[in-house]
Amino acid sequence: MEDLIGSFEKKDNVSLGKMLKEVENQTPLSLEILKLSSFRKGKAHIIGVTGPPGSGKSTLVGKMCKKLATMDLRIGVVCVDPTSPFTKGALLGDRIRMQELAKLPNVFIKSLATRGNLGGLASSTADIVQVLDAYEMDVILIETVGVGQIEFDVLGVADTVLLVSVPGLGDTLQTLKAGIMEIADIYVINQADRPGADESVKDLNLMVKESGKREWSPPIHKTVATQDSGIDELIHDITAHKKYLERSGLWKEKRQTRNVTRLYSMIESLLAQRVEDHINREESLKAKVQDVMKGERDPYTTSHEIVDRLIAKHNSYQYGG
Ligand SMILES: Nc1nc2c(ncn2[C@@H]2O[C@H](COP(=O)(O)OP(=O)(O)O)[C@@H](O)[C@H]2O)c(=O)[nH]1
Ligand SMILES: [Mg+2]
Repeated sequence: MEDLIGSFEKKDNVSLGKMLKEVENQTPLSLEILKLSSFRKGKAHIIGVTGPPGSGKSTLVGKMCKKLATMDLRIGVVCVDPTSPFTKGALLGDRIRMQELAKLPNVFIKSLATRGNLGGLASSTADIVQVLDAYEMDVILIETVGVGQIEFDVLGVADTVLLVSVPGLGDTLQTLKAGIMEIADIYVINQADRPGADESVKDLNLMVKESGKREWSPPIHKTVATQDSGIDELIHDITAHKKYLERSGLWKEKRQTRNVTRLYSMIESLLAQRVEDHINREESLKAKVQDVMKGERDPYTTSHEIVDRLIAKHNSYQYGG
């Protein structure tokens, strides 16, 4: 425990890496790490970067990170994209550039191994981000790639969401779900060195206008990540969005909502586990599950019966009845 607190205070990348390994592997120590870090978090600006594969998210995140690193900031990068240059399948050049970045003392890059299991991805991302935040990162960049609901859950951790697409928006729009468009705080047309970038900006502009007047009107940026073009302007608007969040009270509100969401999701998974344990211990309940499996009982009535039974049992323990 003392060691843990010491690790947080030291703020060095080696101890951070060790802590994140514990959290990722859900070791017994991880619970202590998470408990401690939950009280130390709250300072970092958490930025989610999403968009279709190949649009240049990793390149862009790399360039933003490099720029932010020169601004005397501490930067954490979390990569939730299994096909990303941060993990594998990268061109050699890309990978080397990332490794260069990771050598900077004020940069920490963490790739999340999904091991084909996407179920817990959102909560493990939230855990990793929390520890980075507790490590007094100023900025945390999360790169993610669209995988339905998981995408939304992962982005739920972010204060500012960047949607990266490429010229030829028509195609992109089709591949993106409308919901993703709505949660974007900043639009980026990357690969603006390719034809059609201005047209895409125009289309997006129209779309933003059509979506009605909002307190924060999402700006649209053109970038060429490979040439470092447009990065400064993008960072400028990311900072502007942070100021907007602070000014409007949303900064605090988002953190409070996230804390409660986290609590409920923990309760949910704890309950699910306990219910399953109970069922496995009680033959009559196990038999009911078997009946549902065979289609001889309906899950609607049975779920009520099982939950009522467990609550009744719990109450009788408690009151000795
Ligand atoms: N022409 C051009 N290529 C780019 C640009 N940004 C990234 N790329 C290339 O697009 C490919 C995909 O980039 P990557 O960052 O891996 O995309 P991700 O899948 O969204 O993370 C790579 O070969 C990059 O070098 C850009 O602005 N212009
Ligand atoms: Mg990528």
